[in-house]
Parts: sequence; structure tokens; C-alpha cells
Amino acid sequence: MQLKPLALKLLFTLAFAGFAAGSAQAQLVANGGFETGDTTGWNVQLGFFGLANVTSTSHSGAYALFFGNQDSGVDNILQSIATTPGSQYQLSFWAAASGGQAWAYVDGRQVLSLPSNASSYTLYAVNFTASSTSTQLKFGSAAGGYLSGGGYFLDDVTVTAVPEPSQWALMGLGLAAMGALVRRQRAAVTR
Ligand SMILES: [Ca+2]
Repeated sequence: MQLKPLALKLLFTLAFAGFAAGSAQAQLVANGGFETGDTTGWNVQLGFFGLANVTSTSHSGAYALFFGNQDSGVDNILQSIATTPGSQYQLSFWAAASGGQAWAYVDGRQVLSLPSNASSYTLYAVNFTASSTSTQLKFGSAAGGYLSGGGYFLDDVTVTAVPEPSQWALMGLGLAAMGALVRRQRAAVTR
């Protein structure tokens, strides 16, 4: 079947829109991988913060954050990100325990409690719905026992928007359009 130019143009438009919808899910966290070599983009509260700059202790890149107790309190690291009220987002990060405990919070609400025995890097993810134009992320860490020197490695913190159903439909159409274009091109080559 020969596609008419108008239909072809429509397919190109759909393919582009689909890809645009897919690529719109940008990372919202600044310095989520700590590759600046410091805590730029984050606010730190109390305690001891160090950056592990050995690749064997980072999940990716050259740096990871090491935080936890060298004191008797909980160390917190915070960042506020721009969000759309009512929209869904996914927070994900990699973390590894070094004898400590850690917790993740969204707008002050604890969303994850990390096990103190997960000593190899583990991917954690949780979805949340934004309630305002700014959402606060917070990670807290403390040792299992005070002054025992424990803590947590944290790396690759990301927040991305979860596509709305309409965006999924658009992405699906885009993929279908790309498939149709590829099939058409293959047919043209083999002719
Ligand atoms: Ca990193």
C-alpha cells in the first residue's frame, strides 16, 4: 500500500510528538549524582558529611555522598524541586548501608526506611503526587548505635515526572508511527 504524502506527514508529526512526550521526563534534581564533588544544590543539616570520591564507593561517576553519624544526631540533606501540583513523580536513588540507617522524605513525610544491612548499592524508588509548586526532598541518616561511625552512601538521586495517561497514549502513537515509517522504508529498499 502506498502512503499518501499527507498521511506520511501525519506519521512524522505523531512520531515527533511521541518522542517529545518521552523526552519531556527530565531529571529535576540538581547534583543528584554529587559529581560536582561537593553538596552544591543541597542544604545540609547538622552532622558529618563527606564525599566518597573513590569509584568503588560511588554507584556511578566519581563521587557519592557519604552521610551518617560521626555525632549523636541525624544528618539530613535537603533539596526543593519545582513541581506541578497534582502531578505524579517518581523519586529514585541508589544507596548502600555502611552500618547505618537512612530514611527518605517527601515534604516531611517519610516515604522509605532503608535497611541497615543493605551493604551493596540498591535501587530504591517511590512515587508521589506533588501538592504544591515546590516539593522538598530530604534524606536522613544515623548510625545503628550512636557514635559507632555508621552511615549511608547515596548516589544518583533522580525525580522524574510520571507520564499522564494521555502522554502514554501519545508516546504509543509515536512508536507506532515510527514502526510504520520503518516498515515503509524497508519495503521501499527491498522493492
Ligand atoms: Ca555519583
